[in-house]
Amino acid sequence: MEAPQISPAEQEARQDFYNTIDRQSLTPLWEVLAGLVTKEPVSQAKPHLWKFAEVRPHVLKAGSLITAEEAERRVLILENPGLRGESRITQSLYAGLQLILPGEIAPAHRHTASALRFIVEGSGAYTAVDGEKTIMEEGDFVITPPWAWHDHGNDSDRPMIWLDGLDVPMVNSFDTSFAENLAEDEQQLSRPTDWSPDHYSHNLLPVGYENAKNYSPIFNYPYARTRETLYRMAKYEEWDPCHGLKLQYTNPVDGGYAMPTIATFMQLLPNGTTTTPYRSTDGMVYSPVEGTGRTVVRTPAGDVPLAWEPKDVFIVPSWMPHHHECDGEAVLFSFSDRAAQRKLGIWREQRGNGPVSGPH
Ligand code: 1HN
Repeated sequence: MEAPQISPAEQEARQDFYNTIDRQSLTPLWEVLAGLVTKEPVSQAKPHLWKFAEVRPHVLKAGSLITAEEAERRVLILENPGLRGESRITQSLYAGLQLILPGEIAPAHRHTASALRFIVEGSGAYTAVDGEKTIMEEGDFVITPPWAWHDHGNDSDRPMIWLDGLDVPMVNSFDTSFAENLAEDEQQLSRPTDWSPDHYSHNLLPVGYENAKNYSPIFNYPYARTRETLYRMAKYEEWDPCHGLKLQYTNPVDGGYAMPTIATFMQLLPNGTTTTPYRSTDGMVYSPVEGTGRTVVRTPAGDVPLAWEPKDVFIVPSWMPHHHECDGEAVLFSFSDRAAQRKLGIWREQRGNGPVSGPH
């Protein structure tokens, strides 16, 4: 509908009215409605790629300037160029690269925000979550559920670097942040290392086991097992045109995502594929594990090619169509707020020029 012409006098009368009501903290919806309820997502986030080779020296330099103990968490935040100053990588998610040097401890604390770790470099450091330790290796996906005590340590002889993903912006948009530090640096352990996978793996659960929690009882999903599953499935070559072979990490108790708000995925792209464009309302954070290639993101300002290799981090904002082109086979880890969006019934996706599949 065309906006009707109004006279300067009418325009002035309206402006006077707006100024008057402004003093009572009132504002006219009709002036802001189109920008408030957009026809489709209009993300302020930009597609962006951080090359690990370029970021790594800065992460290590931080290690010479501040201890993990003093920093509490020594992390360089990956700030979306479209959202500078907001400590976020997408509209709803935070991400950063954390360094823990041999012999260091990142002291125990807990918060309402959920966290994931995706191990990028190193071997043998641990995280302790709710009374249990797990030893971490490259490619492992580790969860820290909401309000779980967690501390990290590195008993190996090499630095460890991982990608942290948290739902901090989401938690803060609800004004629901709580956090506390434990009096001691390290929490008391109540179970042996890797007790959880010994109890809840391989499609078996102790009889009568009921999970009263809204997150997975497994908190380390080792890469070796994820990779093996992908390659076993790949024998049957059931490639999806948009995703190759894409698996979601699940809570073994209810088949849902591992955490209440953040969904995580690992996908295998077949040798030399160009995937069919795809978009979804969840901005995606990717970290390639194997292979090299490009992800081309279609933005209103034109196509943005992101050329990646293992350990890089790149982001595809909400609702921007994108496709992957890989040189050989490639394995990509990714995470997004899809778990939250689907629970709220606001998630949508579109494959190629196909229909937009509605919220469910
Ligand atoms: C946090 O607790 C960790 O536990 C890392 O390693 C990054 C960023 C914001 C808020 C809490 C961690 C974090 C964080």
